[in-house]
Order: sequence, then structure tokens, then C-alpha cells
Amino acid sequence: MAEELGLDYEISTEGYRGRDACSPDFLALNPNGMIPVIDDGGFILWESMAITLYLAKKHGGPLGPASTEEDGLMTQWSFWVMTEFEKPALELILHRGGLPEDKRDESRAQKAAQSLRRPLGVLDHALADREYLVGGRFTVADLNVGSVLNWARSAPEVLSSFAGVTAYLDRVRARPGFKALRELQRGAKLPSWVEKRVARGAGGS
Ligand SMILES: N[C@@H](CCC(=O)N[C@@H](CS)C(=O)NCC(=O)O)C(=O)O
Repeated sequence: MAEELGLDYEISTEGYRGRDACSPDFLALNPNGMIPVIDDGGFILWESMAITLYLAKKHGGPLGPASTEEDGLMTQWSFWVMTEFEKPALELILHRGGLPEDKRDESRAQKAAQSLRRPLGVLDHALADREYLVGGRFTVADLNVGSVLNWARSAPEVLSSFAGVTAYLDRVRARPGFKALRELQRGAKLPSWVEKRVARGAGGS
């Protein structure tokens, strides 16, 4: 979102060590011991979708809502992707690559992939007559939905049945902000404690 808005920002993982081992300074920022959390000139906010909605509204422009109704729809799609989509999508990516090979269970991945069919159908229907979810333009709703929907690429056997969603995901992935994020992730050196947690099969996202 910071990239899409052209904001100056700095990424820090100082004090973050995974939920159970964060420094007291980090826990003062986010008592859940999780990322993301932002410090916006002393204003602290956690929960990823709350953060992106906040930034979109604060900085205005086409990414944020132009009316209370648009605000409602952007909130709706953000809550929807978290509550109806994220859990099986996370299970899917963990068991198709996120976990060490000996901890992966393909039958769990297949079950998760199948349970994405219903929400994918809802999204496909919503996109039948439009390119973006709200207001005929790319908004925070697409940024939030797209970021989680992207995980469904690990289930091509299911995603390929939804042509509208597939084309939509391609549009979202072509955004400069999305590309910049991929570059960041590719270039980021994982701290050694993350590698150890993954090796232990600690899970998480
Ligand atoms: N609901 C939270 C979830 C955040 C979350 O799952 N963060 C993961 C990294 S992506 C984390 O910090 N996990 C730490 C752990 O599980 O120890 C959000 O959307 O911000």
C-alpha cells in the first residue's frame, strides 16, 4: 500500500522474533507479537487490513473510498477475504510449499483447495461485469483481496475453473505496488531465526 501511495517508508523487523519470542519493545507496538504493525508518526496500528484501509483513507485519492457506500464495500471485501478465504488458502500454501517437505500433507492441501471453490465462485460472480471490485478502479479492496487470493495460485487445478478470477488476479499482480513487493521479498535476506522456525515446522504465515 505504501508503494501504491508513493509514501516514504522504512521496513524494520527489530525486536520481532515470532509470536512467542518478541522483545518487550516490539510487544509494546503489537501485543500479539505479530507483523505487520505500523508506526505512523507515533500512531501505532496493527492488523494488516486495518492498516491498508487506514492508509488508503488517510491519503485519499482513488485507492480509498469516495463515499460511505464505497467505504462499506471496501470493508466488506476486506473482511470477506480474511474470514471466508484466508484460512484454507493458508493451509493450501503451507502444505504445497511453505512447510518443510516431510511436514507437508498433500491430502490437507487438496481439501483446502476444494474448500476455496465456494468463495472463488462468489468472487468470479462479482467480477462478471467489472474489472475491479469497487468503483470501477483499482482500490484498497483489490489490494486486500488480491494479496490473499494470490495464494490460490498454489491450486491451479481449482483456480483454472474461474476465468474471471484468474484474469483479475493477473491485473492485480501487474500493479507496480505488487511488483515492488515481490522485488522486496526476493531481495530480503531472512534472519536466521526465521529459517530455524520454518525448519522446525513452526508454521505461521
Ligand atoms: N491477522 C493478522 C495476522 C498476522 C500474521 O499472521 N502475521 C504473521 C506473519 S505473516 C506473524 O507475525 N506470525 C508470527 C508467529 O506466528 O509467530 C494480520 O492480518 O495482520
